Amino acid sequence: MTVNPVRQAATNTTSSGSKPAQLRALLTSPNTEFIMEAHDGLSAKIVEEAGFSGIWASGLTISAALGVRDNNEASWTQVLEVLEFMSDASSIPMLVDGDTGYGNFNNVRRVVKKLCQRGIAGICIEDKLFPKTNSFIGDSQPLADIDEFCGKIKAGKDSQDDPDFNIVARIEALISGRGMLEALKRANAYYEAGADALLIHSKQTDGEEILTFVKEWGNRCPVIIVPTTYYETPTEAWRNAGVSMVIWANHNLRASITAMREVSSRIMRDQSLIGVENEIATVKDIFKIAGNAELAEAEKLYLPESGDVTHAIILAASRGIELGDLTADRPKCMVDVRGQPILGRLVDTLNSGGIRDVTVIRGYRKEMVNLPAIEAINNDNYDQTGEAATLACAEERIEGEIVIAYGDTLFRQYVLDVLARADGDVVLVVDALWKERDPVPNSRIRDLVSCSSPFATDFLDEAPITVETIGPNIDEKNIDGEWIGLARFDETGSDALRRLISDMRKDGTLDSATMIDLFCRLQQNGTELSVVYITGHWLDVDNLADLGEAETFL
Ligand code: SPV
Ligand code: MG
Repeated sequence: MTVNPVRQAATNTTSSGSKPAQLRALLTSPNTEFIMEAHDGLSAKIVEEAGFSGIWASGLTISAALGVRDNNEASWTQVLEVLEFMSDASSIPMLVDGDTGYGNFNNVRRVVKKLCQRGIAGICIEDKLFPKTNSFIGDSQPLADIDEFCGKIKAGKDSQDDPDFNIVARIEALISGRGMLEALKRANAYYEAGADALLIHSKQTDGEEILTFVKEWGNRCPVIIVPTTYYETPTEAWRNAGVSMVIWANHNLRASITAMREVSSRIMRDQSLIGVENEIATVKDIFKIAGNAELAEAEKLYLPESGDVTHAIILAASRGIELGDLTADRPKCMVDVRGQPILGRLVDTLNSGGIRDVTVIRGYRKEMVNLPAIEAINNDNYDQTGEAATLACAEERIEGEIVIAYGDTLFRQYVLDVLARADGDVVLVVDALWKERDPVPNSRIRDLVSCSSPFATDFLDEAPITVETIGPNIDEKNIDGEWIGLARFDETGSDALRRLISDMRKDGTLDSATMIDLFCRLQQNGTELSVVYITGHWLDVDNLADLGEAETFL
């Protein structure tokens, strides 16, 4: 196709990456281009996702999607709202079906300004009367006076704030039975009035009159067609004729009507979702199309920091035999405390502290550890192995900033905040009031700690506190507290822990090791264990007495 040289030159001088410029480039390209119907933000995204380089914002389908007829029943500002969503949802140019321009030249001026403000690429106006009727209805519809319609085109061109905005004049002479001569006369008048392209409409079932028009018009400016009724004409015919652009005008809405009818009647009939679940897009797909991933990134950038830790690993593989019958069918982390499992409460606390990514390592009665907000990993060898081997099941997840916690531990929210703010590659939360929990040291297995300095109530000494010794066999006079089963590792700490796990797997000590063994070995390898003190406000559930305490704690 040879494009009109005057208009082509104009295009080149104003060309940019804006949406109007992109549509202009499509219209003036030597190829036949294809644009696809959309009627809302979602369908606009789907058109772009499919690879189309432009969108047809159809008046028929936008009206139908709003539940009204294609008779200007939706006001132009209601349509404008939809167009704004569509434009925001997509990065490809959109040609808007502007019906008859929603009134006279003055309405066209206003709508063109509004479309330019929204980065919309162009409008197509048709030479019929307001309020319009869809062109496929009835045999013949009254046409606009040629001069009046040319005034609309001129008014539109004179009001566009973007030099690349496109005004397409749609000729209804053929579809309303006025013949080829009338169509060509109008084409010429509209072109002279400044239209950037012509849309020639037809409801024949073959493309003959369209091909004749295109030939007679002789490519004086780009020609757009809408092969809704003459869809059987091979696309090659349009290419050979030099048609500038083909609009697939209503097929997404029609497809969605079929799909929605099928799925609604199936669910109505079956009273179940089983038959449709695998036939339809997933909820995850909705999140993907909606761009939720971008929001997650933006939250990291713009929300106040809740700490760098976003991932926790919870050890929850053991049964908790001391709880007797309560753990006959479930591990102790799933034992109910005032209407919610211990683990559920722990996960809630972590989530509230900004830790949304929670990995739980299950073992005993793993199927019972089935909370929705967790990612589960299994230690199927839980009855032959200890805590370190359980933790090692999540080895690949030990990276960056992480929190590690026992699944039977509950603590007040602030404990997590204190931990998140503490400095150190590995930070342990230590309860200075260990004696109040159990006045006789070492009377039960517990993770006692001696530190570089004892807990102090003043804030004068801000020297970092570190673990000197950790384990059950510390002289009473040296005990400064009890590790509560909650620790934070930064990137360096996580790397050291992963290396240690790998070494212990090689030297055969991993399977029987406890968390305390891991901490001791980390220390031996030169990793400093930092301490944040708390004074109570936590508990772990080892036996029935603890469970009673947990009820009170809450
Ligand atoms: C539309 O899609 O709304 C159109 C094309 O105007 S047609 O329905 O074929 O008239
Ligand atoms: Mg229309």
